[in-house]
Order: sequence, then structure tokens, then C-alpha cells
Amino acid sequence: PQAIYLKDYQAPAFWVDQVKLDVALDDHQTRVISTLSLRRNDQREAGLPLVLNGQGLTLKRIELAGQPLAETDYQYQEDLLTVARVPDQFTLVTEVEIDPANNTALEGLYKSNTMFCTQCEAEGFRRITFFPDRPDVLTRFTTRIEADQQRFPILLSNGNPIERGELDNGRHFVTWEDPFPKPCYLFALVGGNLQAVKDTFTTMSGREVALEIWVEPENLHKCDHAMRSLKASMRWDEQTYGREYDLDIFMIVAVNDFNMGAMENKGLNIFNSACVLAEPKSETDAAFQRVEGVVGHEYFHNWSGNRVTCRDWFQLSLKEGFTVYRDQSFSADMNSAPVKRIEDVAMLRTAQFAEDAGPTAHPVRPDHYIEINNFYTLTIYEKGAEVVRMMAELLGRERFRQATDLYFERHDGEAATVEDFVACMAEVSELDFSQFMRWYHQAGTPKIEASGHFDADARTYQLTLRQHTPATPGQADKLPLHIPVRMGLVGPNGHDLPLELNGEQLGTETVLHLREAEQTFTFHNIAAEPVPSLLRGFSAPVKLAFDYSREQLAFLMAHDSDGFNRWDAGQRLAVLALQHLVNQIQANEPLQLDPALIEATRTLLNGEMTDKAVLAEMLRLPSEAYLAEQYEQVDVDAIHKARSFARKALADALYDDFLRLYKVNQRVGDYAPEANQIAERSLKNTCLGYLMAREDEATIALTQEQFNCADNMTDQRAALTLLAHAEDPRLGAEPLRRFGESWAHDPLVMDQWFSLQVTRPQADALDRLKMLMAHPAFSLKNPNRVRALIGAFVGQNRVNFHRQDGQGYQLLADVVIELNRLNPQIAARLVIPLTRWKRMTSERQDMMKAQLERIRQESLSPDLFEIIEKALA
Ligand code: HT7
Ligand code: ZN
Repeated sequence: PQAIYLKDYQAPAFWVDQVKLDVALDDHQTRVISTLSLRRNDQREAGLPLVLNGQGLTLKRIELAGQPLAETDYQYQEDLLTVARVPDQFTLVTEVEIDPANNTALEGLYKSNTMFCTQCEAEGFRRITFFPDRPDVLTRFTTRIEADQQRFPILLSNGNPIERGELDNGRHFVTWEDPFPKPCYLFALVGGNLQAVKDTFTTMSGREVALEIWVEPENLHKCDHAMRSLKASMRWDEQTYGREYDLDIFMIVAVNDFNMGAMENKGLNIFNSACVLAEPKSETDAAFQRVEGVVGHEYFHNWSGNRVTCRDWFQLSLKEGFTVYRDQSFSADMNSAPVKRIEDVAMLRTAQFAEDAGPTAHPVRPDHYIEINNFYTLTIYEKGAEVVRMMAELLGRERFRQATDLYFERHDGEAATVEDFVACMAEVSELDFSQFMRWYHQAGTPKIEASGHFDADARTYQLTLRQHTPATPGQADKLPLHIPVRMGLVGPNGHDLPLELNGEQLGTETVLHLREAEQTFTFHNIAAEPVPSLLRGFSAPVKLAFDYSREQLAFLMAHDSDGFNRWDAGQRLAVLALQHLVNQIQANEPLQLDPALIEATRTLLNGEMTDKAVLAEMLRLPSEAYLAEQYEQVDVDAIHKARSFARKALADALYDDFLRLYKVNQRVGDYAPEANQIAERSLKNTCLGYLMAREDEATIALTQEQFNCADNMTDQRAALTLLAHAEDPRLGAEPLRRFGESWAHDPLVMDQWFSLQVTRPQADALDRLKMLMAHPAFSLKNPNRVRALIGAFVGQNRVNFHRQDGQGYQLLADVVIELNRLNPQIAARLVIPLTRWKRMTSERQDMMKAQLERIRQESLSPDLFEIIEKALA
């Protein structure tokens, strides 16, 4: 496979002003007739051939301007259809046949259970018909769908239905017309025996929009939350960004087989059922929040992605980074804003930082790729969102809104670039973003080393910040970035000190602009040594090192005026304590948990913290994955042992406090997935988790009771996980059996059942995984099942994936080899943990590389080829 380079971008040779699609659905022989109205872009290129993308299509007929083409007039090879002699404006008709029922890649048109559906982003439309499959070709679509009326009574596509009717042989048709020109990656089509929950929304200008969520009949009772979330998203986008919905109808369809979370097709969003269905008995609070976030994300794409789309796929973060920033702000407004920020940052610092440090590191705007599907990454999405967040911070709320208004207005109906977006920021703010643009070009996580010096005589505090971005594959040398560092100085009484810098009074908090490799900021009139609170709110996606003492961290935990930094101080304190335990384990010394951590936790448990959601977050120890991120050489076993020991030591020392908080937060009254209750459950179950670290009889009884009596999945699943993860395997056996039996009819719940069994930290996890892969509810063809079982094992069960005998690696390689045939996109995602061998001990490195070599021997899809080559480079 060949790499594609951003520098080679050329405008399209032809525009498609209109496309008429005629799709006759059939399991194995779907017929697609497309009529393209083509127009040459540049008259100076008159005479050059027409080249269209097409993958796996059986060409039946081709006509140019009403005349059938002779076989010598065109060529279809290597996924390109070339028509040699074409005029500057003409109509091209092609008729092709495709086989949706055998499409296991889940790109293009495929079958999921009994329904037909499509996934065209990024390059799936070429698997449906011949077309210039690139995002800068915007076309008006009219789509006629024809199918068996009994099996597929519902036929949907983008836009508005304009005609429907019955045909011979029990078939029927519906024709849809989308008035908005769109790139073909936003095309969608669905056919099935579906039912809908319907509602309406009145937009800010008073138009009524029909809202429909289409699902298989057994899921009809799981749509209310998605509908509520959709209406909330529509209102929020009007109020926050002034963006109104533009069509008369907005539809969502839930499908069971889907490679990602959801897809923002114009007016017809298609969702992975796991991201749209939610009901208290079967889904957890986390699932409710995921639904709200994903519904918002896809809806917000209607402006950031659809009305203004991307010029090419190198600009992917233009729509994804911006839309993640928008969905994060929406979720923050709907729930606990501090918790949302903590969750997002915790994820970024573990998973995205790991990506930035591994062989697949790439800039927020990559400059080349082999397979674009490999670039739907945390870097494009989450780091991209952080880059937008920094710009929003630099401009301030009002000017950021002016800049986004300008962007949407200036580029409405266009395919834009990252430069276009940043130009709007620069124009409105009159700030210079040229150095800031390096955030888009440079891969890797910058590190800031901070140090402070207090001069009592001069009454100054000097803060020195040094930045450095480590080399990443293909980018050895990095230039300094423009890094906004929000900060304050906390005085001995716990209050922020007034900041005087360069003769200017800045209030008690400011943003320092770090632009050089090293800069010193001298604050004046500082009477006593302060504790610096740096990178407040996580104002930039960087690693910040400051040599805090344990006392200073405990002080910040208690007094920092910035909620995020209070949490972060707790995390830093816990990291120090856990690293100390790791050292003791490695030196074979007796283990002792830092009393400072115990005391800080005691203070939390007995303090006056009213935000229970934040308290639950503060009580949570850093994950094993985050701890691993702190090391050049990772000792997986020691990290696991240290964390388990710390949990038990905290539970032993603070048993009564955990038990009291557990009991205080037992709800009386009906379950609702609303912020206060979610916070209480989160706190209660965190406490139960600590108590169960002891596996004492009383706590076991408490956990069993919660499992038996819970009226909602959050509490039931929390209890079941603790029982299933207990040292004593008998504790989980019966509850797991009962749970599995009673939920056998619901695949989304079965996914939870799969996951919690294979994330069991004990040594029998791999055997259980193998057994569960033979379970009738498991299938390698379904991405949700694969993620629930294999993904959970390799991603969330580090000690067992990295087993010393290498069997975890071997199993993953076996699965990846099989998925390479079935679903390359999923194969390429799943293999990632195996590519991160560099930080492992040398025996593990060898075993991981051996499995990568074994995969390399196969005939690889471009997706897997690109990842494996990077991993072994
Ligand atoms: N824009 C959507 C991306 C997506 C996707 C990409 C590749 C293959 C399958 C896919 N399904 C959805 C999702 C989003 O970011 O909103
Ligand atoms: Zn998106």
C-alpha cells in the first residue's frame, strides 16, 4: 500500500452537481444505479480522463450521455474507474451489483441482523457505487430505495421523503431528497423492520422539526433518554453557538453491528446501539452519560462537519476536535462540570499520552497516511479538542463565539481546512497564531519542567518554566510551542495571592504564555513562600513536572481554589505513594503505604466536601495505565500489586469512614439518571470498592445484598464486578450465572457480563476469556462483542494481557489475524496494545515483537499493514 501526502492535495478534476441513486436492496445482489451530473472543474484540463473510486463493485452497465460505453472506452482496475474521453459536462450512468450480506468489514452497505445500513465515512461510499469519494466534492443527492415490503417496511435516507409506492412482487420503494449538497461520506441508507419513538422540536426561529429514533421493536423502551438528549443538544447549540437545525426531519437509527460509536450522516444519524439505547434496569449511569454525549456529538456535527466540512482527510480534526470540544462543553453543562473535566483529562493523560509516546504517534493534523481509518484516534479527537479549548481560552468566551460565528458563516457549504478555522480565531482576536499552529503539526506530548525560587528579602517568587517535546517517529526535532499556563500562587493561609508581574496587577489568577524553550516569570510583593498551582483546569495538554513535597500536595488538595488542581494534587500524592510501593516491591521489602495518603484520604472522607461526584473522583486512585505512563520501563506486576495493596491498606485504615459514607449514600426513592443521584451512586460504589478490597464477611454480605436488591444496573453491576473480581472465585460464580441467564436476551447487557469477567485480575482470566469466546452470544463479526471481550482483556487487564508466559500476546495475535480477514478496521485498532512494546521488560518485548512478526507474515489489509510496519520500524 502507498502513503498519501497532504502536500500532494489537488482540487477535484470534476464536480458532481447532482447524483440520483436507485438502490434495489437484496441480501447478496443489491443493484445500485447511479446517475451523476458531472462538470469539469478546470477548463484548461479539457480532454483529461474522468477517474472515479469504486471498490469491490461488479459493473453491469455504463453509459455516458445516454450512450453505452464500449469496453475499450473505460477501465476498472485497482479500485479506480477511468473513462478516457469525456466532455466538460455530461451525465454518467453506472449500474453495479454488491453483496451486503457478506460485507463483514461494515463499511459501505452491509447487513446488521435483519436490517440494511451504511457506513460511508471515511471511504465507504466507493463500496456502494462509482464516485469521486473525497470530502471536497459536494453533491445534491436524490435516493430511491426499493426492497421487499414485508421484510423492509422502513426505508430511510438523507433529507425529506418525496415519493413512495408499491411495486410488483411484494416490493415497495421510497424516494428521498436531500436539499443540502454534501460529501458522499455523509450519505446514508437504512432498510429494515423498525419502529420509531417520535417527537418534535421547535427551533429558535419557530420551525417545527420532526424527531425520530428508529430501532428494532424490542428496543423501543430504550429510546427516551436519547430523545431527551437530542432535544437538549438542539437547544444547547442554539443557545451556545447560535446554530439552528436546518432540515424538517432529524432521524437516528440504532444498529447492533457498528465499527465506531455513531455517524453524523446528514439528517439520518446511524448509531451503534450501545451509544443510543439506555434504560435504568439494563444500562448504567455511565451508559446514560455516554448516550447523552454521543447524541450531542453527532448532532453538533450538523454544523461542525456537515454544513462546514473538511477539504481532505488530513483536516479530520477540524471537525472532530472541534466537535469533541463542543460535546465536552455540552456534557459539562448538563452534568457536573468539574467531574467531566477530570474524566476527560484522566483519559487524555493515560490513553492519548500513551499514543503520543508510541509508534503510531502523529500530529493533530497528520501529513501522510496509508489508511485513513487508522487516524480516527485519540490524538485527532481528544488532543484536537484540547487545541480548540486552548484557542477558546486565549480568545475568551465572547470572542470565541464571534470567531465560530465567523467560521460558520464564511465557510457554510464549503470544505474547509484547519487554517481556515484558525484564521477566524486570529481575525477576531487580532492575536498571532503562527507559533500556536505547531500544535497541529508536531506530534508528541510536551513536557514542562517547572521550578520556583522564593526570595524573602526581595519579596519575589521566580517561576521558571522549561518546555521540551520528545522526538516521535519521523519528527526528531521539535520547536517550542505556545503553551497557555493558567496559574495562581497559594499563600500560607490557603488563599490565592495577588499576582504582580512586570509591574502589572493581574488579580489572583493569570495565564502565563510560555513561548520560549525556557522562560522565567518574577512575581513581586510576595511576603511568604507560596505553593504554586500550575496548569489550572489543565490549560494545555502537557506533562507538568514540579518537585512538590508531600506536604505541599496535601496543602493544595485542601486549599487550591481550582477544583481541577485540588484533584490533581491528590493524584500526584497518590502517584508518589504508589511509586514508593513499587520500589519496595522491586526491592523485596515489606510494604507500607505512605501515611500522608491515608491522612489525606481520611480528611476527604470526613471533610465538608459537598460535591459528591468530585469527592468520588478524588477518592479514586490513579489507574494502572496512568501509573505505567510514569515509567520509562514498566513493571506491570509491581504496579498492579502496589495499587491493590494501597486499596486494601486504605480500606483497613479507614474502614469505618468508608462504611459510613457507603450507608449515608444509600438512596431512598426512585432511580433517575440525574446528576445528584449519579454522584451518590458513584461515591457509594467507590466506597464499597474499597471495603471489598478486604473481602471480609460483612462486606461480602453487603455486596451480595446490593447485587440482589438493586433496582438499577449501576448498583447491580458495581456489586457484580466486585464479586466477580474477588480473590475467592466462588463469590462470583453464582451471581454471574444468574445474571448471564436473566440477561441472555439483551446483547448490550451481555457485553457488560463479558467484560467484567475478563477484567478479573486473578490468573484465571485468560482461561475464562477463552471459554467465553466459545459462548453462543460471542461473535468475532460483531465489534461490540469483540471490544467487550478481547478489547476489555487487553486494555483493562494489564497483568493478564502481559502474562509472563506470553499467552495474552498470543491470543491477541490469533484474534487479530482472523479479524484481518473479517474486519480490518477493528483488527487494526485491537492490535495497538501489542505495538507498545518499547517500555516493557526485555523478555516481554521479545514476545510481543514475535507476535507482531507472526501477524506480519499474513496477507495484510492496508489498515493492519500500516500499524504493524510502524510497530516494527
Ligand atoms: N465521524 C464519525 C466517524 C466514524 C467512522 C469512521 C471510520 C469508520 C467508521 C466510522 N463510524 C463513524 C463518528 C464521529 O466522530 O462522530
Ligand atoms: Zn465526530
